Amino acid sequence: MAQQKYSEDSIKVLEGLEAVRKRPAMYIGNTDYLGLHHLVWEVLDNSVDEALGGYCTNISVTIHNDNSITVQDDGRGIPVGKHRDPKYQHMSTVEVVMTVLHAGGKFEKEAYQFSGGLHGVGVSVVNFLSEWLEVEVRRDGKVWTQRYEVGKRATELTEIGKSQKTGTIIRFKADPNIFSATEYSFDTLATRFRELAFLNPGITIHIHDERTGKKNSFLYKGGIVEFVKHLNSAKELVNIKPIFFSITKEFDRVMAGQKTRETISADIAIQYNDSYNETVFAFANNISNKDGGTHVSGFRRALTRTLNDYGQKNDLLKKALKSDTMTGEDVREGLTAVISIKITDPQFEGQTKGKLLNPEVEGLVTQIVNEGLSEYLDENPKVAKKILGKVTMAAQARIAARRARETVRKSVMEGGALPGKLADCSEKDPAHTELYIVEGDSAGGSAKQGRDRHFQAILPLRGKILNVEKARLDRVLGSDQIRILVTALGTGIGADNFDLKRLRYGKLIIMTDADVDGAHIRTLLLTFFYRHMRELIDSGAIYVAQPPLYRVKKGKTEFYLDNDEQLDSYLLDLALENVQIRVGKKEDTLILSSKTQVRSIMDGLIRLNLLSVQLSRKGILLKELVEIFEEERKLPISCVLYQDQKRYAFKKSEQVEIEESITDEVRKQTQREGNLQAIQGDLLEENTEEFHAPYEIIDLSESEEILDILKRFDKVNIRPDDIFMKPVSVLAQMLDDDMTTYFGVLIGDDEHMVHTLEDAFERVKQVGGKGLQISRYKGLGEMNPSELWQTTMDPGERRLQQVTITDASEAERIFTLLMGDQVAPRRRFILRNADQVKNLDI
Ligand code: 0RA
Repeated sequence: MAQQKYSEDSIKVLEGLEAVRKRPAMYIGNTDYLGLHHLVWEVLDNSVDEALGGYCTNISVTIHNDNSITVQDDGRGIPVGKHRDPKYQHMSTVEVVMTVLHAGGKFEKEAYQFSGGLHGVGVSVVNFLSEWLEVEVRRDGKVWTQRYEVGKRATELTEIGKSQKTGTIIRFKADPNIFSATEYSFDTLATRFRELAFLNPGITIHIHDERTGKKNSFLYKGGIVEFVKHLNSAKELVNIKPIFFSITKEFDRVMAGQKTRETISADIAIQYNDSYNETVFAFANNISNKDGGTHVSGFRRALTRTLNDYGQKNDLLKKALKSDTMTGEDVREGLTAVISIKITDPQFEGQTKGKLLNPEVEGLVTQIVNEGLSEYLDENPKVAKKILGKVTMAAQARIAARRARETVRKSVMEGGALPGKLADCSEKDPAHTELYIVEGDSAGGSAKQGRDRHFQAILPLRGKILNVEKARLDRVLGSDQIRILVTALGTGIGADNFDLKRLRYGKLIIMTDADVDGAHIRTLLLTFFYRHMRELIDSGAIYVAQPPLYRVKKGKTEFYLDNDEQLDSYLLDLALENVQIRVGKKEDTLILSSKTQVRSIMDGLIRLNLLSVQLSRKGILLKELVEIFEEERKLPISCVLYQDQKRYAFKKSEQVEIEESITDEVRKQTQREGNLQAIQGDLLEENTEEFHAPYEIIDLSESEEILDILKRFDKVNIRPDDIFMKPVSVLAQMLDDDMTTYFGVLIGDDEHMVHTLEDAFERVKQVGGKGLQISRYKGLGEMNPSELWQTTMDPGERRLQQVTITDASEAERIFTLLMGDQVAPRRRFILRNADQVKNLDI
């Protein structure tokens, strides 16, 4: 290496690395689920920037089986030449981008107007927090690659081939030493990608989840108009075509005596539906502002004013409201709106950027909605009448609901009115108490007996509560079950009455059976909390109890297991106490006698089965890889699929070579066809169609572990052929063959013979299960009070799942879909997601 040891740049690099690894939360929020996904947003931002600059149209994201992530774009590619800043003259721009904190690598003038690292910390932070990161750049006719480990350069930037294409591929694996979560959520990623595609019309974002084989692509040429339609997709509409305003404006900003010319643009789409909820999503520079801000308040003000003015002017209010005017609450009932602002210097409140603060935005939004909406209403009197009709009905209902609410409040306020069904706890400090909301009186009875009455309260619910998705507040409050629940909680209900501070319990735990009815009741409760007490969810007070799946009885002891994997592992452990395995061949037999030896082989088999399933989702059979292994004693890193033909690559450079040769082939092919057509005089213009790769690259990073396992097996004479169960016909042939391996499962002097490792595993599990009584739970009712306490209520033993909303817009849609009126979309949703349901007990 030509570099000096302590040059200024390398010191800077190390300082950044240490700072980020020491306090990761300062850069990405936290090191849990949200932080993990933040890494993806950060990498993606750079590609979206390329797209906003007009250099890139396709972005693909892959979740790999090892939970690494690939983000690929067809932009210009990160420059590979020496960086222009003399401070970093020893380094390529790629390396500066990857290893220098806050260095985007773009000089300021080149940065696009509204970007500038929307999340703001840059790819280097992702690199610093990754076990490894690999970058591949196509640029200037060449392909380059570099690898980093824990933020440090592990290889030099190396040319590995030639290519006419441009773009950047970044693959990284979050460092498990930093993050407590490792599993990415397809839905979280896909929802954000969909959102980005809505907010930036023209960009296509592809997502592929290798773990499940799920794929999706998002491209919305209609932008936020399609966003609003998507949010309302399961609802009955008031105005069929969303109302849309768009404006771009320049203005002077004076800061510290300096005047600068700034640009701001605002896009707003509005559509009313027949529900009673308000759904407004606001964004500034693609960032979701869940606490609103100046754009939202400007919008609300204009909406209330314009609708009131229009109603007055056209005499549409008087009859319904007498002298009253409509409130903001009324005009927002059934409203779905998306507001997207792009501004040069966005200012946000707090680390999560939940609220937009720029004061100049409010007036601008008010102005365009005032002007745009009154013009729209004047031009579309029929739609206007429908909207005003909807809104006055909301006002009437508000007045009725106020009365109904008063009675509920009274019953809470006037004390002593706690519902009779509630078994309260003796502790009064909500910081230490919890309320179990239990399905049915019988489970409620067990819970009352099993609980610790000092801090656990029980509220049994009779049957199903009202589906609030289909009811307005006055009817919601008319329901007995809901009044009981609200009274028990103590918070009150409704926009001007709910108060989180009055909540009587710190944790609210929903406990229902693990069957369809239980799931339905859980969903009804969650719908109620989501629609009417959203703050309970946001503050993290709501939990779902997780009863175990199995009870195992062994002699006098009894314990519980949560899933099938745990059961398998437990049976295996038991069996290992007295099982040995003989791997027998005609001339040579070998005995796996130690516990660790047998366990290591069985674990290898379990992993291999899992890897085999993962591969088959990608269209590759384990058998194909095994054949390659037998011939070459090594395994490929990827497979290039072209016209049903598979070509395997053992190195990155081989893969690039294969890709290029296919691209060449295709180019020649199109040229031939082109020439032919040109001769015929058909095709004179250049082909400006989007270019799609005609081949698919299948990543095979599973190979490494497979190779490990196959070698481990090999050491104890287990060949690939000996692993998996075989059909009888094959077995019959094997019997004639002297070379055949057999497995003996030895317990003391007893030996049971089978033909494959997999058969041996089944046998071993049987041995483990001897003398055990294993039962599978169906409902809470099957547990007696002490079992219920031990498994599901004892804070030292139980597992609770906290209810959170990571994707507000998707939550909104799913609740409407599952609980709303329309049947067809719900059916589609359930069918599509049916394969995710593991233990369906009907
Ligand atoms: C620095 C300079 C230029 C582009 C990029 C970085 C760039 C970074 C990323 C990260 C992911 N995809 C990316 N695409 C581009 C400008 C290059 C030029 O002027 O040609």
